[in-house]
Amino acid sequence: TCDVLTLGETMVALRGSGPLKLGGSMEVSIAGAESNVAIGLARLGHAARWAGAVGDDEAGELVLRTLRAEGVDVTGASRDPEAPTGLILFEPRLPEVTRVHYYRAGSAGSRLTASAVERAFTAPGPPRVLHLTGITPALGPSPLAACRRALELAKEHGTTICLDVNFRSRLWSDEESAAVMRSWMPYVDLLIASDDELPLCAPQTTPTDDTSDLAGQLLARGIREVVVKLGADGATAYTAEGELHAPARPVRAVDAVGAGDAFVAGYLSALLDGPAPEEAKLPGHDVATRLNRAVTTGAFAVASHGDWEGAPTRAELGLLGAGAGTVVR
Ligand code: KDG
Repeated sequence: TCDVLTLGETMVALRGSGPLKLGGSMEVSIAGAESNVAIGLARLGHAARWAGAVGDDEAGELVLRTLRAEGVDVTGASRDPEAPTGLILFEPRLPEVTRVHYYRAGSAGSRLTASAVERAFTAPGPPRVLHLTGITPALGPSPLAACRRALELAKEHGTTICLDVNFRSRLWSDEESAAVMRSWMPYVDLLIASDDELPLCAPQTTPTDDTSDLAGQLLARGIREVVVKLGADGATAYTAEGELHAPARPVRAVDAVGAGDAFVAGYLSALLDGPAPEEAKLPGHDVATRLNRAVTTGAFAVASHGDWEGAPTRAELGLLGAGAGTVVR
């Protein structure tokens, strides 16, 4: 069985320790918003499958090997002999500011096809949850069509659909993103966005940028749950039952990259722990549990270097909040 299927581009990631132009050494890892979510879920004991395309190169091998080692199902991933695996450089510029540089135009991930996604969706059976981000459709027409196919399949099979808007201004404009996000709204059950991303999803006619008004508009159009990520201010979930806020868990921040993905993994994990989504699509009563796990997994990501490396296992969830100097023996 598969709890969550996600698709997107995962790249080789090089992370330096200061300004890139000064040179020095870099750590080699992998990064991709969707595979970050898959890893976060696998660490928490869920069956996560990632469908994406990598090049037929050593960089692609690193991506697949790492995901496999993390317990993510990559049997639906494809290798493209005609395009390289993408590359991302992280340049920590200030403790709070990391610059990102992409080398992904024309990459294998940007050539992901709808037929590859179809195969990944149906074998070994449809997933309980489909998780998409707004990054994948920004990569090109083929991944856009692949996402669209995944949305159709999910609708056909009664799979819960989660979307994290994840707007990337380096990849496309507000207008381009809004056109796609709005066209996807009829499919989405669970929408996750930061407050400044919500206008990309709300109907164009909405005469407000007030977060709770925008969330209300989206709920009125059939989205069951709108979760707004507020960074250091925590998150607020809006449902038909009302709104619920959870403050962020206080931690010493070392690297905020990947925190949003960790948040999504925590949220989906608590959703999957509840009644089967097929039977009770996003029941309203347990929003507090979902938000609580999400801010916890988000805090682990903020407190550790790297996109996904610090993601907690289920047994580690309780470590957060231990006093300074705690040694676990
Ligand atoms: O969410 C963290 C991502 O920004 C990072 O992993 C890279 O997927 C990425 C992207 O496209 O920005």
